[in-house]
Amino acid sequence: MKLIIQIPCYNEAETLPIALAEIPREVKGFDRVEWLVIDDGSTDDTIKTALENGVDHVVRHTKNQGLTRAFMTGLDACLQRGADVIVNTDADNQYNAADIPTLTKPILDKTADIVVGARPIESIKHFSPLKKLLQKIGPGIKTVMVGMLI
Ligand SMILES: Nc1nc2c(ncn2[C@@H]2O[C@H](COP(=O)(O)OP(=O)(O)OP(=O)(O)O)[C@@H](O)[C@H]2O)c(=O)[nH]1
Ligand SMILES: [Mg+2]
Repeated sequence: MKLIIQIPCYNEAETLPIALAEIPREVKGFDRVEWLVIDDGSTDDTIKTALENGVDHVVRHTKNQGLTRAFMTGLDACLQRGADVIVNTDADNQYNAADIPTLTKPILDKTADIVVGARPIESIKHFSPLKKLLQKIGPGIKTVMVGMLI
C-alpha cells in the first residue's frame, strides 16, 4: 500500500519546512509514504524549498489557480504516481500531522473511503467571529485535512 501526502502551496517557502518537519515518513499500514507538493504558481522559492526538504514529487501550475484546482491537480498527480491512499494537508501548520494515522485508519479498516479532519474552529483565538460563522456555513474542501482511498 502506498500513501501519498499532498500539500498545495502558494508562496509557502517560509512555512513549508516547518510543516514538512512534522509530516511522517512512515505511517502504520503503508509500505511506502511519499510527499507531493503542488506549487500553485508561487513567485517565491516554494519549489526549491520543497526539494531541499525531501519532497518526493513536485507538480506546478504556471499561474496561480486557487486551492480547489491545486487540490485536484494533486489528486491526479498522486494517482499517476501510484497512490492507494491520498492525504491532503496544508503548508501553514494548521493541521496536526500526528493525526494522519487517525485519518487513514478508517480507510485501511475499510470502514470509510473518505475521512475529513476539521480544525477546532471555535477554540482558535485568532479567527474572527465572521470567519467562525463562515467556517460553519461552508466548511468545504478548503478548510479540511482529507484522506481518501482510491
Ligand atoms: N490562499 C491560498 N492558498 C492556496 C492557493 N493555492 C494553494 N494554496 C494552499 O492551500 C493551503 C491552504 O491555504 P490557506 O490560505 O491557509 O487556507 P485556509 O487554511 O482555509 O485559510 P486560513 O484559515 O486563512 O489559513 C495552503 O497550503 C496554501 O499554500 C491560493 O491560490 N490561495
Ligand atoms: Mg490555512
